[in-house]
Amino acid sequence: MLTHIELFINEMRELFLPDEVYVMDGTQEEAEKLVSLAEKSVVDEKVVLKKLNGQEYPNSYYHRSNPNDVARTEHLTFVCTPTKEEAGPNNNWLDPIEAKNKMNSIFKVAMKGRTMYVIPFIMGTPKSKYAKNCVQITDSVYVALSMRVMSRVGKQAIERIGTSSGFFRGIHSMGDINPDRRFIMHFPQENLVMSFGSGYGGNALLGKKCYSLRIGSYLGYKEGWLAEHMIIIGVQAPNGKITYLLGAFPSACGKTNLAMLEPVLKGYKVWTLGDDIAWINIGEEGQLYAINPEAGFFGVAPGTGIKTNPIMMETLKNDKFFPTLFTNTAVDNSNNTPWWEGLTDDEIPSDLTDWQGRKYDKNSGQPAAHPNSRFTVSIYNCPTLSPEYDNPKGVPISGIIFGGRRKSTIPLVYEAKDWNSGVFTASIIGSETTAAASGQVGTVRRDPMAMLPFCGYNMGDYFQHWLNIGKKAKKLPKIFMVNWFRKDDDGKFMWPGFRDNSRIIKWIIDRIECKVDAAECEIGLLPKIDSLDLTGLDIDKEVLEKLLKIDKNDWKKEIEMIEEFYAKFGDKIPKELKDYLLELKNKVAL
Ligand code: GTP
Ligand code: SPV
Ligand code: MN
Repeated sequence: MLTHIELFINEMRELFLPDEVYVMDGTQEEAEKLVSLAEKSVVDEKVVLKKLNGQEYPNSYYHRSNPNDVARTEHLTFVCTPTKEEAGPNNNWLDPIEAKNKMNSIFKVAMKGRTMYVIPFIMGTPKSKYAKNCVQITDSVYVALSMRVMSRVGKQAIERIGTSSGFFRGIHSMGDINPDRRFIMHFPQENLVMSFGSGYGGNALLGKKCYSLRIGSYLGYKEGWLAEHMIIIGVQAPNGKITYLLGAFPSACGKTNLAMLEPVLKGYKVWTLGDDIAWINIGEEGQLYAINPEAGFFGVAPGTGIKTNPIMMETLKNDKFFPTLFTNTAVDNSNNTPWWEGLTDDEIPSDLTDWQGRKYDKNSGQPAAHPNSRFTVSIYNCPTLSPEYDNPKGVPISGIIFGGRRKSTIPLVYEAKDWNSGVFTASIIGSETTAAASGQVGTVRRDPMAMLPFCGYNMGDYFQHWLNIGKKAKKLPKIFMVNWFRKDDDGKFMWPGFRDNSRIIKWIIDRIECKVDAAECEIGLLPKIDSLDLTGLDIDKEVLEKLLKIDKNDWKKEIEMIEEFYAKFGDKIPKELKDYLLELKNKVAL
């Protein structure tokens, strides 16, 4: 009798007709073999991987993707539930039968002349009851190697699946990398994703956004847990006590940086558990416990440097895990190292190749690295990796921080009064769009819980699910909102951000421990300026006051946008949330 994995492989072989089939075992020898193959393979007229300077960046390889394929493509991403209403206005929808027919016809014979890689992997630490079994098919060796970094690939996944049929199936082919034939189709009811025509991050590494968030959020809805676009950190205070926090920010809005924060405040230390995705269950004593289903970082390169994120720089230079990949950065030809804007403060190196493989002209007005260029590196390379990272139970959560990227309106930090008002606060998040997704950058859109592009079902039902978790859990975390990105009239960031964000984290922990008072305002609880630890920071009191200011006119405009967003969901928006909005509207109108 064939196992369900074998049956799946046979079915895929018949569909794609590859020249070869290769099942990954997850060993380092295998990774070395695949890398040397990638160094010799030409795909899309480019060598797939080039070795970088191993002295400066151990185990590191450089990859350039097609210029039409440099970010997630939300307009080509679909959630194919039996009815349109289940997917909700937050998702593009296609009838599942129609979608599958369409995909099966473009998948046909698509791997002729190629190798079909079979990637058995686990999301989550193998011993955890919260971990999930998965198999991805791909014809990209770059994707196969990336999956090795980002998840637990290999025999242990096959063993964990055994003879069962209950594993996630992810089917991916690069096709001809044509945006007109690019689709990322999700079938939540069937634990299935089909992706064609892109090799980029969230479109192609199907364990990440596709499974761990879109399918994951649907599973969480059905099974009573949450799959969220969140970091997990443990903040150690000078007395040694560690407080575990979650943080949700839209794409390219500071998660990775906060996950690796090196506090400026003496005696504080941040332990890293995850930088992008958290699965949250109600655990012992009714408290929320979180695990990171991933095993690596797929991080934004620009802006990452020794001053802003020294821990990430150390992670990238660590030689523990093979390999580390750099995608669409520039290359400094003087020493064959990756380069991006913000890596070095000093002069731009004189001999750079830009992300499209051209000699870089400093006067072009264009960046040398693509704004969404990224590194793919193992979490085990991280020097601040928490000893609890592999704890099968996860870590107990005391606070959740939400955030967005906003020039105005949203103060540096505030606290929600309780769980339900916190759910409301998260449901009204707006954020300026970034280069992490294709399309216009810098326009404000609603991005509730930083999950707009990742919630695999109707967001109205999702809000209700959040409220229900609050009713079921006995010990709920406090909820906060932050905005590191407020700008002054000259367009400069008013808050130094990065390592100085530890000052805000300290206030958050002080609030969790009921050590400081807060001031009530229209939207929640604000810090009193004298309760912020500003030791060693040169900032005017006036600037701080502005950073914490609620401008009623700004909020009137904000509420109009929120009303418009809520209206799209009709009766699906829980009454509690509508009541909070009305209450806020009345307060702001005064
Ligand atoms: P995804 O991987 O797309 O989900 O992004 P992310 O949320 O992990 O964002 P990341 O930490 O990679 O930051 C994105 C960009 O924001 C980078 O260019 C950072 O340098 C910049 N950034 C992060 N934190 C701060 C901050 O506190 N202040 C300012 N001004 N910029 C920041
Ligand atoms: C994001 O866009 O939020 C990312 C990168 O973390 S991707 O894997 O492309 O989704
Ligand atoms: Mn992300």
